[in-house]
Amino acid sequence: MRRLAPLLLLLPLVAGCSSSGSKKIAIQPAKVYRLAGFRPVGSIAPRKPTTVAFTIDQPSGSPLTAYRTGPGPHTGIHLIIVRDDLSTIIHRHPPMQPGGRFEQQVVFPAPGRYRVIVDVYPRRRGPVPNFQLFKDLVVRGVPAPAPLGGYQAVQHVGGFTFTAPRRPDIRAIQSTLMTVHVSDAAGKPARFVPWFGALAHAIFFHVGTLDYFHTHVCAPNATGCTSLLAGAKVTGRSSAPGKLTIGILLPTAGTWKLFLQAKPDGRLVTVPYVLKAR
Ligand SMILES: [Cu+2]
Repeated sequence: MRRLAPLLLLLPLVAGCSSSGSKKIAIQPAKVYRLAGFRPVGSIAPRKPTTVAFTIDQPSGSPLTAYRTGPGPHTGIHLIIVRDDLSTIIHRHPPMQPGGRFEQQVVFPAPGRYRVIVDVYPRRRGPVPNFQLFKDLVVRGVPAPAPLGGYQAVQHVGGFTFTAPRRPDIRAIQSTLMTVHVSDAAGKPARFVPWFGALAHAIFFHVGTLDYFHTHVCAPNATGCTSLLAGAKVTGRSSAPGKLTIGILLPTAGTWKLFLQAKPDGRLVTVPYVLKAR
């Protein structure tokens, strides 16, 4: 669904169509947003700083330079990179350089196939505020796939304890809220420091297909925090220290991995949840 968003910008086909039906129709290539001048080109070395760079070309062919701005998370572009076994996530919001170029130095931690997702929030909004562009990359070497593991309600990450529901009940295309309590080593509720415009980011990938969805957890009155999908919407909220109410909204049934990212007491943590959607 969301992957198709750029295709909605198809220009009318200029075709030599006549009522006689005898002439051939000349099909023009679809005019879509696309990643242009993508770097790196070719295979990539693991564990070394690598610059990922690109411009987003508009259907007209000129670079997109007008992006949403503001206090919430739905601004600019979000660069998300996952290995295809979902063992690793990289999430950055590089600022736009002159001319609409984006550049981000990242380190690919291990060999394997990676998908780059560029989540784009153009200033001019369509039916949904954002759309995604994709690029697959290979990091050279022999990959050692990591097991997915199962859902764990209680997890200890970075000195914090994350306590989620024992059995979340999730259905495709229906928004669900899942509350996670976060406490520090002393058992006190953690204070969330905003990161990239949100108190927490919930990034979902379907195992195997790498379908993607992304929601945010914001302060009670923050705007620009709602994620939309096929007529459904969801907004995550944090109304008290130590409490994250995460919005879950998944386009298809199956097994998904959620990367929950937040900065409790100022320290960035990523907490994984393997979820089944009916
Ligand atoms: Cu985010």
